[in-house]
Amino acid sequence: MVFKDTICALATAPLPAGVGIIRLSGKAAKSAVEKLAPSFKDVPTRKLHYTEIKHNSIALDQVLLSYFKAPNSFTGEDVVEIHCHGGKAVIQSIMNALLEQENIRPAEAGEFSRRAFLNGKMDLTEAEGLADLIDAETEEQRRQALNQLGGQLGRTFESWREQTMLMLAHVEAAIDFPDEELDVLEDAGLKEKLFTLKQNLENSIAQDIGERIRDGFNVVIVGKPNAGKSTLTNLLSGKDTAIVSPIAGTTRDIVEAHLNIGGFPIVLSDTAGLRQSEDVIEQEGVKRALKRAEQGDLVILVVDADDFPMLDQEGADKLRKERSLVIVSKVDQHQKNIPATVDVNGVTYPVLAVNLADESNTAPVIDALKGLIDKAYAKSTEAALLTRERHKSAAQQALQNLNRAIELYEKGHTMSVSELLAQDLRDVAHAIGTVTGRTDTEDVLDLVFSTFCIGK
Ligand SMILES: Nc1nc2c(ncn2[C@@H]2O[C@H](COP(=O)(O)OP(=O)(O)O)[C@@H](O)[C@H]2O)c(=O)[nH]1
Ligand SMILES: [Mg+2]
Repeated sequence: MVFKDTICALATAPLPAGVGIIRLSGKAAKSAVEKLAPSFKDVPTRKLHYTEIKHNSIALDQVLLSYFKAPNSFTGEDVVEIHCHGGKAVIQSIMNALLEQENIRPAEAGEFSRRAFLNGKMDLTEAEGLADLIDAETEEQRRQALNQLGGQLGRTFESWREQTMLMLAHVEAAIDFPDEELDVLEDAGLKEKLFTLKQNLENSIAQDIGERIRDGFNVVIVGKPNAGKSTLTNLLSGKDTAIVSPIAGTTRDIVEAHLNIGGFPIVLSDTAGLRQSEDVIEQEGVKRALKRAEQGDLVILVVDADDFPMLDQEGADKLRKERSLVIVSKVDQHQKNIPATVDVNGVTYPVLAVNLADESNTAPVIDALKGLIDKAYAKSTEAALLTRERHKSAAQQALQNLNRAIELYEKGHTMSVSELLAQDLRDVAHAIGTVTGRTDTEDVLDLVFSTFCIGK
């Protein structure tokens, strides 16, 4: 795809900085920079070139230039990078000198990546992976984004699409042989293939760790007033996020803290203590606490050792299988034998007994939370990790169409189904293809038909 405009932007962080990199992409990239640095003309591709940049005979800066010739560049177009000093006036003067040339304009947000996608340099999931990598704040986010940028998610969706197209090829062959329609489909093992894809889609939809790593795990702390919820919040966040006091009913609003626990991004919510109150503000706080607990990914119930093993009923009701942890606080004040697990409504939950007022207990608390995340989310990693709602809804759409195809096929022994089946499979392929942005089916059809023998 050829664009008329050459785009230009500062690719590095806010100024001033030691170095700033201006990136240009498009047909005029090389010639535009040559006008400011004539010696750049004979520089081979992918080599750094040290030179002075001049405009109207005025020296602007000493820079390093590099040239990536199309199509071997990030965008697939001619790309030039100017590594200059990261001063505001430096960048401004070089940008002005570039932008006053013909067909060069400032890039819009995401435009380099957009061109890379349109030129087939990466698919949509890789482009999303790149954006996530730049935004990554924790180790797990970085790892996941890099995998996605490397094409892991895209390849999974592509393989599903290819499986679908292969099935479609068989179904289309069956259309050509109406008398032996079902034989053709059976010979092709269509039923197994339909169910294999169904299983893959369902597995991926069922996992939400990818989205959680990207957007954060919502961990909600609930419990009675004075149990130590705010103390726990402060212990985990390593600072005075919430007000801690012996006065019951201190926390009324939800207090949030953004944490990094073992590389996992966490949004921790400290909530109002659960109790009946005459105070309307506190009542509202309790309502919000319960609602937040329902929306949360993980729930921690804090119980005063003095109360244990009695659990607050409302809080206990918010516990969820494999997604909850009970913390028994104030074990320094009430010496008791606290078991390692507790059963609530027939479900067993891990228990951590701890003195929350002692900061040296931070490590076991973090370990307990990390253990909870590992257990709650460490399911089979064979399925692709969907990292955005967009991926999930596409997979759901594909699954819906696939289920329709399966239903048709199972009823198919009494009627001719191939035409309808083909349409459903095309819909499956289309839904899957929206994830990578490769919705054109012709290329795969070619590939499929070249290996597919229709003759009987
Ligand atoms: N000794 C001791 N005091 C604690 C512990 N956890 C909380 N506290 C104290 O209990 C009181 C209530 O704690 P807070 O975190 O405000 O409870 P919340 O109402 O659940 O948020 C405060 O005075 C805390 O310092 C603990 O494990 N040991
Ligand atoms: Mg509190």
